Parts: sequence; C-alpha cells; structure tokens
Amino acid sequence: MDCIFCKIAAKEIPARVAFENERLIAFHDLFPQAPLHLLIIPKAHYSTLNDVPSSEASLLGEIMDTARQLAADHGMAADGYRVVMNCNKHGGQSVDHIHLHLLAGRQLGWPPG
Ligand code: DGP
Repeated sequence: MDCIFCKIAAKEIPARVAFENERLIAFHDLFPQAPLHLLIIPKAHYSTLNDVPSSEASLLGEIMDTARQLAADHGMAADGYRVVMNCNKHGGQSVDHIHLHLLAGRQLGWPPG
C-alpha cells in the first residue's frame, strides 16, 4: 500500500520516533506547529476516523491515552496541550492514515482557522 505513515510504521522511511508498541507508533511531525508536535498513529491502516469500526474503539482510546502519557513524559501536562484528529477535506486531513496530533509547548489559539 502506498501510504507514507504505513511506511514510517514499517521503518521503510525514517522518522523521529518518540514511542512505539505493538499497535501504535508516535513520531515527530515533519512540519511542527508547536515546540512539541507528535503524531500518534495505529500501525494498522485506517484511512480516516470514519473507517475505524466501533469494535476498534479501544484502539482509539489507546491512541488518546498514549498522547496523554507522552505529554506528561515531555513535561507538558501541567501547562497543557492539544490533541486533534483531522478527518477528510473539511477537517483538513492531508495524510490518509489516521493520526492524532499532540501539540504543546506554547499558547495555542482558539478557534482554529
Ligand atoms: P493532517 O493535515 O492532519 O493530515 O496532518 C498530517 C501531518 O503529517 C502534517 O502535520 C505533516 C505531517 N507529515 C506529512 N508527511 C510526513 C512525513 O513524511 N513525516 C513526518 N514525520 N510527518 C509528516
């Protein structure tokens, strides 16, 4: 499959990996929008959030829990952080493999553009 994030998960293309287990991998975004900008992805390919069956809700929970843990590991929990998963065109999704953005380390604006 010609998916850049599958290739990162398979170590076929390099990334700055921050965390990995059997189901997930987290790595630094190539175009960081904050001092800490990680992407947490499942190793299994799901194109968008719409494609994740409810039977895999625990995987979504694990992605969120990993983001929380990584924020804490980087000393960002108390000051705070943002988690975002874009979906399809109106959501601004540009890579068709689900990924949770973890942004931290500066005051983030709201609402997003
Ligand atoms: P989104 O717009 O939500 O689909 O975010 C995709 C993010 O992926 C974007 O912030 C840039 C990042 N990205 C795109 N290609 C690569 C890559 O090859 N390596 C890494 N580390 N990040 C990438």
